[in-house]
Amino acid sequence: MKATSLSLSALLASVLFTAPFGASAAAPAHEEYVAHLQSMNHDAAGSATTGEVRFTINGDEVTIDIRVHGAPPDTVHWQHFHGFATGQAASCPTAAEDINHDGIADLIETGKASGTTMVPFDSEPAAMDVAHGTYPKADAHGAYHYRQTVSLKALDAAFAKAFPGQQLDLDKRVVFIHGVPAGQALPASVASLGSIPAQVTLPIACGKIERAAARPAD
Ligand SMILES: [Cu+2]
Repeated sequence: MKATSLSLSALLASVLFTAPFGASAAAPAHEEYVAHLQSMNHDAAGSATTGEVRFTINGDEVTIDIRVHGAPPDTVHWQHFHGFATGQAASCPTAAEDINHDGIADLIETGKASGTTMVPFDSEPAAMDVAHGTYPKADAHGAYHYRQTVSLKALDAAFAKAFPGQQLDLDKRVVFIHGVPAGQALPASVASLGSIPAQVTLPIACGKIERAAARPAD
C-alpha cells in the first residue's frame, strides 16, 4: 500500500515537472515590443503628447495596446506605424526634418527619417485602410486607451500584399500619433497627404519600436 502510494506520487511528480518543459517546447512564440511616445510639434499642437505602445505576440495573436496622454482633447487621432519598404530602419524625426523651417515637421517632411505610413491602429488594422479607418478619440483631458487583438497571419498577409517582399519587422518601425482639432490654424506651408487636411495628419508624437523582454505568460 505504502509502496504504491510512493510510486504514484513519484509518477505525479515526474509528470508535474516534465509537463511544463514539454509544453513550452511546443508552445507558440511569445514576443513583446514597446515604443515610448515622445511629443512632436508641441507648439503647433498646443499640447505635449506622450504615451506608451505595447505589442504582445502570443502565437497567432498580436495585441496592440496604446495609452496616450496630453493629446489635443476631444479630437480623433490617426495612429500608425511608419517605416521603409526597403529594409532600412526608421527613426523618429528631429528638428532637422523641418526642411522648410516653418517650425513644424509635417507628415511629408518626416518621410526622410521615418518612411511611409504602413499599418493603421484603427478598429481593423489588418484591413490596412489608412485613410478610412475608425481611429480613437481623446477624451476631454486628452487621454485615450486603444487596444486591439488581431491575427498575426492576417496582418502578415495584408502587409506582404501592400509591401511586397517586406515583413512586419516591428523593430524597424516607429509609431506616429497624429491630429489637432479641425479648426486649429496651421501655417499654409504645413503639407499633408493628398486632400486630407493637415490638421488630421500633423504628427504630434513618435516612438521607436523596440524588442522588450517578454513577461512570463500567466
Ligand atoms: Cu501615421
